[in-house]
Amino acid sequence: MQKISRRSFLKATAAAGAASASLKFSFSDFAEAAEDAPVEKRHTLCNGCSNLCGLFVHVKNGRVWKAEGNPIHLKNRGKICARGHGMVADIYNPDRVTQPMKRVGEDQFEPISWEQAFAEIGEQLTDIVDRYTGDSVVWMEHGVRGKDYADILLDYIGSPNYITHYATCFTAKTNVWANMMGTNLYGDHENSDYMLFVGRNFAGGILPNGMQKVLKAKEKGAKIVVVDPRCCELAKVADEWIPIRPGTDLAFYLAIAHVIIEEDLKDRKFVREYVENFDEFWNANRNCTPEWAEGITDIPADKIREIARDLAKHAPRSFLEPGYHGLNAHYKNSVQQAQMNIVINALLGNMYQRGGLLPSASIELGQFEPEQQPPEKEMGPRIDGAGEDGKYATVEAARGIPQRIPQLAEEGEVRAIFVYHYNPLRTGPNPEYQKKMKEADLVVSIPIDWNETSYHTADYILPECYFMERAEPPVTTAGHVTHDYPQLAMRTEVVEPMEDTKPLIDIMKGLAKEIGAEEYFDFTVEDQARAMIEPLDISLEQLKEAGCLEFRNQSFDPEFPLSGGEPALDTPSGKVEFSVGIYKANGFSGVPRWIPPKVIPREEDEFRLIHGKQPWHSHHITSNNPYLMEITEMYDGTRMWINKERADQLGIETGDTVVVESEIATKEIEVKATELLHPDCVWVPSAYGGFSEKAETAYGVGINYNDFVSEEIEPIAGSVMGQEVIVKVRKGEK
Ligand SMILES: Nc1nc2c(c(=O)[nH]1)N[C@H]1C(S)=C(S)[C@@H](COP(=O)(O)OP(=O)(O)OC[C@H]3O[C@@H](n4cnc5c(=O)[nH]c(N)nc54)[C@H](O)[C@@H]3O)O[C@H]1N2
Ligand SMILES: Nc1nc2c(c(=O)[nH]1)N[C@H]1C(S)=C(S)[C@@H](COP(=O)(O)OP(=O)(O)OC[C@H]3O[C@@H](n4cnc5c(=O)[nH]c(N)nc54)[C@H](O)[C@@H]3O)O[C@H]1N2
Ligand code: SF4
Ligand SMILES: [Mo]
Repeated sequence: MQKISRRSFLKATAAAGAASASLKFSFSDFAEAAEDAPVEKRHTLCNGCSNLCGLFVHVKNGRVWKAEGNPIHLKNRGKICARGHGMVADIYNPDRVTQPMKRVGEDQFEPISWEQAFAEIGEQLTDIVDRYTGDSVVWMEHGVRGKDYADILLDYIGSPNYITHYATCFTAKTNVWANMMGTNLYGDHENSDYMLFVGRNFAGGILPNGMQKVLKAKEKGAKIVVVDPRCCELAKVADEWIPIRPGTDLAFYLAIAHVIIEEDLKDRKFVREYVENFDEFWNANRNCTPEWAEGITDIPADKIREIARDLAKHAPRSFLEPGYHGLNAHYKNSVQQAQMNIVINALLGNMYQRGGLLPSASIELGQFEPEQQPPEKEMGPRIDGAGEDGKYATVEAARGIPQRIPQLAEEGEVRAIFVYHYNPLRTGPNPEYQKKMKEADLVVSIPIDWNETSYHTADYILPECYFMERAEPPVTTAGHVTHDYPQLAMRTEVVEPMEDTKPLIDIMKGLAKEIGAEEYFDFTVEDQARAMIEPLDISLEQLKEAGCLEFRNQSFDPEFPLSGGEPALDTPSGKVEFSVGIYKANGFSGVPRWIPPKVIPREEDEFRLIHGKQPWHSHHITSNNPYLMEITEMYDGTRMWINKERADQLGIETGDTVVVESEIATKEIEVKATELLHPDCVWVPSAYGGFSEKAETAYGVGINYNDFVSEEIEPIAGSVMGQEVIVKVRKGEK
């Protein structure tokens, strides 16, 4: 493993110095020129993660000078996390792609003009559509910021294949909530008396305002219990950290439900009136006692009883936090685990209750329709099979199954791939497998930087300008319906696009012109924004001026679909469906039942490989930021955690380099031996393992869990099962 050292940072800084000349930026020149320049404060939304926090950016002499949080914005209320600051500085990162690139060899690119790029891509795309039909074209993106434009392109060429990254993030959760609830509910942390977090780390997988609310509740005396194989950052502020054997949360949940039902602690009225198929659930799971679960989870039966009773005692002002990534794309049993999350909360009767689970406050926006729409074309089935009968019928088509695409490219089914704001080579399983994407005839990547997908698979790289260099249609930001006013925020241009980069809308216009679809992109971001705010009593100028507006004309006394009269959820029964019809119809169990994880470590040197976020990094994108990587260096942040006792048995100590080996990869990494991790697993921070030579700061630093994970698909929700992997660990040479 190449440990990051002061020297490599100096090297990176020197490289930055050299390259910055080509970005027409050097700090000393700028400082001199800007001495007397006035400072202007402009608005935008951070792009460091999906929170899209509100930012004020200070601009001096045309250059971003500093940033602070917008105090109104619900997601951050004036705060910015370390990643946000890093992202702001990254505008001047020399590793940005600053003009279109064409691949001319395995690791070789040549800069070309936008005109040439559009003409060549347009010609190849037209040829592919003529020869193989539009169905062979795929658009993949993080989601969903490019969707409006992608839809026009895909409609024009006749392809249903819009695919997002969600299979790698939380598809088990969204699939289950859509089917069992027909809506989403969120923890009302601030007003809760008892919160159980399982595989959710607010202080590492950061939600700035969420964490503020948890701390406020704690000050008011709320109890916080964290169940996690690792003592994560949130566990450190919690009342209790309960280590669990990874992959067994389903058994823990079944036993919690068992206690609540068996001891008659459930909210009887709620279950009677608003739950469908309770009996089917209970008949299938009567034997899931805490004693049964203890053997599977490693959590003492008495502790499980205590948690169940505490949850019930504080209900409805208690909840099991609905969770995010930590459990919902990781295991063969993630779907059943996500189902149990709803079952437990429903048994507590905390839905639509203050201090329990609440829907978000939102506003109705208008829908933008371009004046000219592509003529309707007959489309084949989705190429990834998502939502298709006989294939992956239960997977949400709106999200897709990205990990199928490399195989389909290799088989000649997928001929052209557009990748926008997405890096599956690093964030999807098995990079060597992902590289098969390049087998498609045409791969076009639209990133900001030299990410792995662009570097290793793209025929053309079309650089988007940085988020502070572009405007985008507004987004709603929603808090809780009983006590937060909904908000609308808009990303606006803070500085001019640097060098030869363009916003996505202009890239689409350029491409569309070459394939005869120009008329369908005859609109601007402002046209989109105006149509969206049409139902609201505001002007675009007002929104742009404020950056973020709060709508105070909302009533805090909304009608809920599960209170008073008829149950009115958007589900077949109108109730919370404990048994999911579409799962049953496709040969799966409708109710959750115990399924063990797919793989289990058995030998002395075997561990489950698990992972998690670090507070100062976002996925992988920030690992090419020299400032944030300084923090990594300060804290030895790339180290893999291993349980101290197991490390002792293997003769391994903190600071040792170990060899980590799965069926598909062998890597070396330094370790931290600690009591703060369950003995069955090793844990790696999820930001590292860069392998794009042109992203110098990230290159070769640390390891990536995806290197070890195969590309298999969980059949109900289509997730990647990112922790169904056993690794062997042994002491290395160094
Ligand atoms: N700093 C930072 N913040 C982020 C992001 C980021 O990249 N960096 N990304 C944003 C995004 S897109 C997301 S999805 C969220 C993710 O937010 P979270 O889901 O909270 O983050 P994770 O770190 O993936 O997982 C949470 C915890 O699950 C634990 N865990 C792993 N396996 C198991 C298991 O089998 N059982 C249990 N009980 N726990 C387990 C991990 O140890 C970890 O502490 O964060 C968002 N915020
Ligand atoms: N190794 C690893 N894998 C992961 C995770 C992880 O933490 N580590 N997290 C998992 C989770 S929870 C999630 S949500 C997914 C996220 O997976 P991705 O969607 O792949 O990750 P993003 O963070 O959105 O970054 C993807 C790429 O977007 C590009 N990008 C960034 N900003 C812009 C922009 O403004 N415009 C354009 N056009 N491109 C931009 C960057 O080049 C970056 O490489 O990954 C999952 N997989
Ligand atoms: S949480 Fe941090 S990285 Fe995410 S949007 Fe907010 S400031 Fe940016
Ligand atoms: Mo995520």
